[in-house]
This record gives sequence, C-alpha cells and structure tokens, in this order.
Amino acid sequence: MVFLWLTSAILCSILMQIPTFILSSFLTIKPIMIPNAASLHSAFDPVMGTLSGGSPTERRLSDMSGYYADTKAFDSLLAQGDALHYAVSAVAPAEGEGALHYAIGNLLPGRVGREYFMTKGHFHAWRAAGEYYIGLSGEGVMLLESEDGTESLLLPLTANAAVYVPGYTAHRTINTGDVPLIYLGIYPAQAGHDYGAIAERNFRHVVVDVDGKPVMMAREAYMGSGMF
Ligand code: PAN
Ligand code: ZN
Repeated sequence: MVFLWLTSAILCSILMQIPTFILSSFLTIKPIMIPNAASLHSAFDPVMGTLSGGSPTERRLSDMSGYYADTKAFDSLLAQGDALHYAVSAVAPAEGEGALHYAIGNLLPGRVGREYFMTKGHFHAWRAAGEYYIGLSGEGVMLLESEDGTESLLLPLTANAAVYVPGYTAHRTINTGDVPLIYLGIYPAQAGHDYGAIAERNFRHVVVDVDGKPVMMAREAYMGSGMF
C-alpha cells in the first residue's frame, strides 16, 4: 500500500514538472555575449581617415612593386622616396560566424604614369563574402572584376555613396582626385584577404587619366597604346 502510494506520488510530481520543463525550454533566454564594450564603439574622422581602436596597416610605394603598368614611371617615383601609399585601420570587435569587421582606408592621391594611385586589390579568402564600401571624403572609384576575369565594372566611390562588392569579386580602390580618398569597408569577420591571384595576374583593366578624366582600359590595350 505504502509502495503504491509512493509510486503514484513520484509519478504525479514528474508529470507536474513536464509542462514547466516544456515551457522553460521555449522561454529560455540565451545569454548575449557582449565581447568588450570598448570595442563596440569607434569614432572615425572622415577627412583624416583615422579610427579609434583600429589596428593599422601601412602600404608604402615599394609595397606596390609590380602592380602598376608603367614600371619606368614607378621606378622614378620610388627613386624620389618610399612614401606612404595608403593606410588601413581595422576594428575586429568579434570573431566567428555572423560577426562583422570594419576598416577605414586612407588612399593618397597621385599617379604612376597615367595610372591613379590604388590599393593592391584582393579576393576574399572566403570567396562568398561580400563587402560594403562607404565613401567618406575625396573622389575615387572601385574597380570590380569577376573571378574568371571576364567581367569588369567601375563604380564611383565618393562621399555619401556606398558600393556593394558581391562575393567572388576582386576589388580595388582607386583615388582619382587631388586629396586623400577616405572610405569605410564593412565585411564578414571570416572574409579574410587573398592577394595571391591579383599579385600574380593583376586586374585585366587599368584606370588611367585621359584628358584629366578617369578611363577604364583593357590592360593589354594600354600597354600597347604608346601612352607611356
Ligand atoms: C578593405 C581593404 C583596403 C586595402 O579593408 O583591405 O581597402 O586594400 P587591399 O587590402 O587590397 O590592400 C577590404 O576590402 N577588406 O576586405
Ligand atoms: Zn575586401
């Protein structure tokens, strides 16, 4: 008798727990992992191209060896000094799936022969990763190229303009103005940089100054044009 009473009491108490268990598993509030409050906020200067808390990378003219078509013009510019070409300052507040990183770029104005100063350009190591570029100051363009090199696109990057770089697309920033080109890039934390393909074969097109205006030209046509 006591045994029966005990068994039914235990059974009852288990049965009473079930709705609470089901409810609580639906209502459980997952803890939000806030990485580090300081890393969640950065102040940037849209003219100076600085970003608080960013980790800086500098590219000097010598880092651009092999990227410009007019090698004579490149060598004579380098002989005048290995000046800063561009600087990027990146903030990485969180890692992993779903996290975003961003960077501010400061690309100096100038030309190597007729080619405007530009970044190295890259694919993302995670090819599917897209990126938003937001122009802050100065005047420039983004050169985009499909992975097989058959499609190219030139898009303006100026203050108050955004350029979306789709995945699987090589991208290069080019300063076509007389002052530094300052921009933000926002990309998945897992994007990574793959410089290899561009360092080896470069973009199929160059962006050159023709009568004071930026013109996109097939690299081979430019090389054979006698323009330098
Ligand atoms: C940008 C670029 C930045 C510098 O932050 O890294 O403009 O260009 P390079 O990396 O080609 O030298 C970006 O696109 N990140 O993914
Ligand atoms: Zn990128």
